[in-house]
Amino acid sequence: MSRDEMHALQSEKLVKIVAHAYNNSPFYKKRFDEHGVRPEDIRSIDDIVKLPFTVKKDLRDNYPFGMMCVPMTQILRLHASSGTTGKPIVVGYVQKDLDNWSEAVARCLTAYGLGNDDMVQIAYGYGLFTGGLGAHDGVTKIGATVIPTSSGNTQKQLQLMQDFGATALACTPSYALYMAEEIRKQGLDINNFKLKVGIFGAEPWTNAMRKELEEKLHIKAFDIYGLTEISGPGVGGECECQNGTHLWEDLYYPEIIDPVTLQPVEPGQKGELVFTTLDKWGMPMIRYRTRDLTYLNYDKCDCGRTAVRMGKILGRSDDMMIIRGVNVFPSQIESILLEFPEYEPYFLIEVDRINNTDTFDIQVEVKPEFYTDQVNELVRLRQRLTSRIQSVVGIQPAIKIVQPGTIERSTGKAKRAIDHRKFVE
Ligand code: DLL
Repeated sequence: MSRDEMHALQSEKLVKIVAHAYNNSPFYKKRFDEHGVRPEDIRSIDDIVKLPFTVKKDLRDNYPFGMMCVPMTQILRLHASSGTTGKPIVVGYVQKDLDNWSEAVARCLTAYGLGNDDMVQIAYGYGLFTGGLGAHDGVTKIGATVIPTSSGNTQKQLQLMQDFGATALACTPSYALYMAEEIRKQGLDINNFKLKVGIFGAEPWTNAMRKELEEKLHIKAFDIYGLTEISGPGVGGECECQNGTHLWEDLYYPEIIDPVTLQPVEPGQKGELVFTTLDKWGMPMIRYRTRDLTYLNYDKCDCGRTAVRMGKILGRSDDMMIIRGVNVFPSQIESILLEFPEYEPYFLIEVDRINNTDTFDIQVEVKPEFYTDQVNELVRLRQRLTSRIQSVVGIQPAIKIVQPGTIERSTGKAKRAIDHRKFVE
């Protein structure tokens, strides 16, 4: 679709969804009224900037069903996300929402080169988390075979993957890494697996991590992006060019704003990603602030797709840690560890405040072949990592090298940072 056609389609859909939200949701009616905007003011997608934002707290405050825009009799599925504090947020889908969601996932899978002769092992958790069932419906839509293993039970996962000849694996990149490690530990031969594609998302990951997974699992590893509030996995996915994640912008309209001024940034600039669901009726989201930091690229992709591309998620405006005044993202630490052949990409950052000074501790694991009793060697290794982190991040961490296998492996989203500081206002 040309950009002009996309603009026309988005405009037509925005007008309808804004009217639906205003007329059927006391929450949106109140919010729009307070903001002094009425559905008639929205005539094209360019008018979107007139609309107020929606944030996670709105979903929490309206727990469980206060954000629904249809009677509950029309809601066919609920999902929920636990978040970091308090009550979960709940989302509801009507049939059309489920259809659009599976369409979005199907577009991703097709872009990865998958089709009806593939077998996809889904090791995202099934349940209230959107990963399992969301990926499931997309795989069914393209006519491929689903192996619904869900997450965990790794030994059995690997056995079935091998016996059934799964050609694609869908899970978090950290779980895929754990599986690769188990394959090696159990002495399995990766050549006996038929895997060719990895469908990885639900947490930030870097190109260095991609390389590692591709080498270890003999696959091409693709990004899949999404969030519960907007539907789940498949809001966007990479194509064969692996040069940005295409967002399905006829369904989920993206904007990038400055998280401080809340104004749109110049095209291509980094900022916070905001989505408006253009065709979601059970629980539409109008200008939802994702807290994800990234940038958009509207150039036509070499694959021929015109759908806008999003850069890697650089972190979140809310889980970004400010340590001794410096912004620190866990993904920076991951990238640095992957520069070193000696280290595993597992780590745990712990931040605290002692005597009014922030501490910045990182536990890291060395690979078994580099683990040694020679204290001097470990000290040298640690020193090299400390300097590297200091030069990239800007502050010096206290590195603790732990024995191989010490850091908890994850079958879902990896927990990479703990902030013990208590900020009292
Ligand atoms: O994680 C949905 C999902 C499931 C996406 C499976 C992909 C695969 P939530 O639990 O609501 O939903 O978490 C959403 O996870 O705002 C990002 O911060 C992060 N995230 C999701 N996908 C990616 C990705 C699911 N590909 C939050 N890269 C989002 C980086 C991601 N971060």
